[in-house]
Amino acid sequence: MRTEQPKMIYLKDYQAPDYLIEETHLTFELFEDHSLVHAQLVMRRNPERGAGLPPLVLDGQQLELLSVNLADQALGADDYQLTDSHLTVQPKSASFTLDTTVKIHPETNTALEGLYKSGSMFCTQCEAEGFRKITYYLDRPDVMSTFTTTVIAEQHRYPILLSNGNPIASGPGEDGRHWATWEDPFKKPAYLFALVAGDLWCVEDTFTTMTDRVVALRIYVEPENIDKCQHAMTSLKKSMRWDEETYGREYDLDIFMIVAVNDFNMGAMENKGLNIFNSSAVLARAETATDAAHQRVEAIVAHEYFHNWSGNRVTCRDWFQLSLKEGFTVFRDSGFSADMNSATVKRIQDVAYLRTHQFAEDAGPMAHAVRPDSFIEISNFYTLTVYEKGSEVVGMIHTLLGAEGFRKGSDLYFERHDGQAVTCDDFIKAMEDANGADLTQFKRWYSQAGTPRLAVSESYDAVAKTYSLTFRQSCPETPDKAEKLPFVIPVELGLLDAKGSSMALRLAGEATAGATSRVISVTEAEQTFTFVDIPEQPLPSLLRGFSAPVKLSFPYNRDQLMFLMQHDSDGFNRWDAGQQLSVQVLQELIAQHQQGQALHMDQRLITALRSVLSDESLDQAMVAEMLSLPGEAYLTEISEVADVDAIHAAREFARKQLADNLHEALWLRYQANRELSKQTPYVAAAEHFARRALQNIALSYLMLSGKPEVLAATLEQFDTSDNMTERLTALAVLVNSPFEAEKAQALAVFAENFKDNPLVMDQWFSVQAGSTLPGGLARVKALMEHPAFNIKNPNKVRALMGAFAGQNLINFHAADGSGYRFLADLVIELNGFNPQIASRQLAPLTRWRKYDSARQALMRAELERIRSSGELSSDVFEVVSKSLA
Ligand code: B3K
Ligand code: ZN
Repeated sequence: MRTEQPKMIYLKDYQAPDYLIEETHLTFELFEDHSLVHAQLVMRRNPERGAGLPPLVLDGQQLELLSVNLADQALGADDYQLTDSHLTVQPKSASFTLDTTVKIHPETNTALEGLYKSGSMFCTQCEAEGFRKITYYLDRPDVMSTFTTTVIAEQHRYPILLSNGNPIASGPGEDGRHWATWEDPFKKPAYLFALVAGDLWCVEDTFTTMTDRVVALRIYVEPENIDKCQHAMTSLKKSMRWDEETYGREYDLDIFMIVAVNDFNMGAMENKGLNIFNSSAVLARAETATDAAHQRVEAIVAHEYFHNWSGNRVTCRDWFQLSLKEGFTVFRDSGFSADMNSATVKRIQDVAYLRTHQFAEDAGPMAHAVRPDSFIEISNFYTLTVYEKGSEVVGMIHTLLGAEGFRKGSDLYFERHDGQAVTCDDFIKAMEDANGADLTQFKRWYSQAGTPRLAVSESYDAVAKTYSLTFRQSCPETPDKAEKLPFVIPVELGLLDAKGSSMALRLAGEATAGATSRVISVTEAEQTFTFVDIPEQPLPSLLRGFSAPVKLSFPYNRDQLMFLMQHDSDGFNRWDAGQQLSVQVLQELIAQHQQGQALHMDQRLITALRSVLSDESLDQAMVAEMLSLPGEAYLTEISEVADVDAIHAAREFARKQLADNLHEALWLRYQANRELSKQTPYVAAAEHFARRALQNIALSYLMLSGKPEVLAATLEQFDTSDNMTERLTALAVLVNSPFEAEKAQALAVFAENFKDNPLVMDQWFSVQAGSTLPGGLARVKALMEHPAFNIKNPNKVRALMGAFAGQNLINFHAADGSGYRFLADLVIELNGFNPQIASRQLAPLTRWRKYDSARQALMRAELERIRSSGELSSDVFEVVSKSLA
């Protein structure tokens, strides 16, 4: 909690540190009612900062200073300055040691930042600025040091004592205590520090690296979870191999550890050699985790592992550069997931997520560039823009340079900057130098916020046989900037003839025709590309694979979209054509609803989806994706003024129309797939995910008919399936159905079976929080009283309140403002003990400008109520004040 008005920090004010820390030696004495941290820092003046010995200003918060020694001299209270955020001492020479001892209280640390307790174990979370809650330090990523860490704790309660690097010594201590010392030889910033102490079991394995070094792999969990680690271990080994093969990156220490904890503010953390994970991102087995959870575990294990190079060996100079490690690492983990599963489906899911959530962020009050220029609280900048848009930006570099050129660039980047703390510019420079490329204009993607629009028009000259596409780009104003300069927008495209075949592409001025799919770079505000030798009017397939994070518009009619759905050689664009068709049809229904008309749906959507559903040659996961109508959140994002009720009514009407008209085809596919599921033991692999995805979306449509045989099938699936994917879908289908008795029964049975598994109970909360039937808020409030709910546990808050406000739009946006009031009360409460979670939960209210004036007024009023509710954390303060600006 702050004591002064939070301050804005600017990238332009960056200065290198005055002092450097060569070595960090830490000793932790862990007790039940406090802990002691002894730190010995071997320091020197930073030669880059010139002569003289300025005061040494160390970061430190919520620390009780017990002693401080400078160059072996004990300092008295007059020899240093202490505030609630800094300790300042005056060095007398250019090299010296600083010893401090502080007392801290992990046992009452509810913010889950720094050293804290999750259940009975001690753990840490230091990124971004949590290390300053552990000891006085230069807590900034450009100060890199080696670490040795000794942990001393009661043997019986904490048999396992872990920190970064390799274990070098351990032994018994006094009074039933014991100790262990870890040494991390790789210089790292403090944000990568980690410590764990607990009664943990581990699953062990080994990995032999590309140079034949054997690395010990360990996943530590609480004993009851020891049977849920295999999937994460398999994912880890796949990630290690993939990073060798795809990026030439080898693991560097002798041991790699993952620890699962229940109380964690986000997914996981890439601490050097000792990743700490939210248990939801580690634990997975068929009976308790869905297919989506299995895929999430695989992706997060990979993401954190990949950080060992993109983040740890080469780290960020300052927090404005966060996307340097996050955007790149998301790009890396997406490539991995694409290779492990279906690449097209992975791309579809990533793009649907980006368009729904990142585009909304980019259009709201918290919009910022991939490399922001300023922030108040860095924790607020672990955003979809920094992560997902950052990954898209790296992906565009990959598209522009080609796979080989990109690899040359990444090799040079890792080699040139190993052991350094660098900037996004350094990354670009390596890409340029390795390829002789000029990315000067491209770099605007890092500095300009907002989602660019790209309007495309065509003209065909039948006599000259030329076809021209004209691109006009623009970027809306964002809070940081009104005027935007043109971006470099790589557009992958193809042209289809009347039979749906791809045409050879030759731009005017080129000697010969090249491939049938190619990338052109739009670099100007308006630019025309003319293709020659085009014998007939073509249909363009634009932005294939979503080659740039823009909003592209082309005046397709519905028949053309249906044609692309069937014929486009690019799988992503086939799906996207279906989405565009659905959006057109849904927007028409929305307009009918707003005008008080009876709803009539364009039957072409049914025809199109019928042919998708009956095409057995299509990847079933693709079929499932194509059957999913654009979500209400996406329809909100693309509306000028979002009409919550009309969007919900239109989408539900369309779902019912599809369900009625495709009933037989859905039923056939459901039964065939369910039969296969019964015959096949659960396997966490792409083709099985695909089969269950289609089976489950089919069931959710089928239940809209309310037919007794569908209810019977749902109950059968709920009662007898051997895996959580099928069971949870059946539960969700029941929860959203009118069958009250069956619903109540299923919820009770499920809760009884899984009451001891917090992750499964999270699913149970989410399914109910997401039910769009009337009375949503009352259900959520009742669930907060359930014994399995705990507001101090971030997973529970996300599962219940996060699902309600983020996914149950019709209930959250109730016209009386009750949903807004509820969320504001929650944020005010969370602000008092966990500012990061408070600020995250606030996001739905920041979108207030999207809604009608009555809702706008209600949402604003709640934001104002939060603003004046008392002392705000810098996290909540920043989001609220920017939202109201
Ligand atoms: N680097 C961490 C995120 C830390 C968030 C701190 N508020 C996880 C990740 O992106 O891999
Ligand atoms: Zn990351």
